[in-house]
Amino acid sequence: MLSRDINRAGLLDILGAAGTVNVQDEDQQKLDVQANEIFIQLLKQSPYVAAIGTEEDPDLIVFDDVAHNRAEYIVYLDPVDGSSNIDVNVSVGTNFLLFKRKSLANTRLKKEDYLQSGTEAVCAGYVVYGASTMLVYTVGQGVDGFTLDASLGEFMLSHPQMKFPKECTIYSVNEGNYQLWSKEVQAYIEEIKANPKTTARYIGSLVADFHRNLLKGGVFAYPPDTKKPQGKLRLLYEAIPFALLATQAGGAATTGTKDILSIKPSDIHERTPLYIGTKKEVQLIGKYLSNS
Ligand code: FBP
Repeated sequence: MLSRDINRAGLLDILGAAGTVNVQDEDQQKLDVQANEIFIQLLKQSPYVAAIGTEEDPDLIVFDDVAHNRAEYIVYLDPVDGSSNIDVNVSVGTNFLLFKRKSLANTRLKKEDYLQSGTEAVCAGYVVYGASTMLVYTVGQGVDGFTLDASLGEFMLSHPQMKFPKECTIYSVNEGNYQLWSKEVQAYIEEIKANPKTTARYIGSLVADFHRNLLKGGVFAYPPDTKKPQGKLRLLYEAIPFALLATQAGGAATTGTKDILSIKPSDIHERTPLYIGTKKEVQLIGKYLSNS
């Protein structure tokens, strides 16, 4: 449904701001609100979904009615990742992450159920709404990519067992924040840039930057800075889903000092610095920050 609407966005009333702000104090785009509604309504119809956490809702949405008394899964969602690109027809996406609850079904959900670390996740993925619409996901057996054939309404396997190329040819970072970074982060980015084999590409949609770097071999970074000392990206519906995919595809993901998958979130909207992509380039930041 989202792919169809995004393809015709200019003809529908889904462009522009919705006039509301979300819990992150960000202006919500009309498509953010519409996508959030679509996913909540459809996932609610599944007897397996116990709760949903989304970027657009301050609290966990818990389904504790009879229809969900066997529900075991907690779903985290970024309904539209890359919202700033919606109006300019640049690729956006949907990110998702699934945990299986630890407490018994049909009992009150506990923190241990919905605040789990990435190592405990059972599924992660994204949909990128680009020139074609692709679904890329992992359930812990590698990463597979599917392309939507809208005429069939089916996602067909087009990219089996995706793996990061060994060599890093691309770096993706918003250099507009350069002055706000620590000396160590500036030195790290300078070392990456000094490699004659790398070139800069930054779309400003994590999903699209990650997807390109997965296919071509690259590293994406959203470092902490003086304005966002915790980093900008959210653990549960941005960093962890991509970290699980990256790890399953032979890459890596770190905060700079810790493996993203090892972090136990303390809040559903917790933020984190993120360095993700080809292993060697991701691990390099560790060298710079260990000296600091
Ligand atoms: P949302 O659009 O879901 O809020 O996601 C955040 C995001 O757009 C990422 O997709 C992207 O990597 C980053 O923010 C871009 O941030 P900036 O505009 O500061 O470079």
